[in-house]
Amino acid sequence: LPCRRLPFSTRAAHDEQAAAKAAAATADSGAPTIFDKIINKEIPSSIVYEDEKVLAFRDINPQAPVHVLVIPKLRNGLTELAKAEGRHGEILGQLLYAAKIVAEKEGILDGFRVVINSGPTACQSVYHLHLHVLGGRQMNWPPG
Ligand code: TR5
Repeated sequence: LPCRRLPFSTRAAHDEQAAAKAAAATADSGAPTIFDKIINKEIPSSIVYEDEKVLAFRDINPQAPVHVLVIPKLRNGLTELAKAEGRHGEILGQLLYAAKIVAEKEGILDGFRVVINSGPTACQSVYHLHLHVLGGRQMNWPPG
């Protein structure tokens, strides 16, 4: 089944969605992604948190009042969670801790959700590992 997504609200975002779809079509090719340009600040993003290893910025197509993506600055083979190996343990822990810092900064520590879509069946569209931090509204279960 194709991945169904809510449409973006702006023209620029629509173009970005087309780019994301193209990226999705190649699945996990290991090719550079749009997130490299965000990390390099070639493309502007709304940064919520940053340290040496981790960058957190607002999702361009938010699915909740708070929707922040937390990514490793160095992908290092982590195109998707399915590619995780023992050597990635430290950065995986740092990403999860950064998600908590983001939730704290955004004032949603009372309730938030952290999601990782891994692979086409989970509708992953950008092959650079990322945690979605979602909150600011009642989150429902099960997710779609
Ligand atoms: O679908 P998965 O789990 O792979 O999540 C990828 C996320 O990246 C989606 O929620 C997209 O909305 C988000 N995304 C895609 C682009 C983008 C972005 N968030 C911030 N800024 C973005 N730019 C500039 N370009 C994108 N293509």
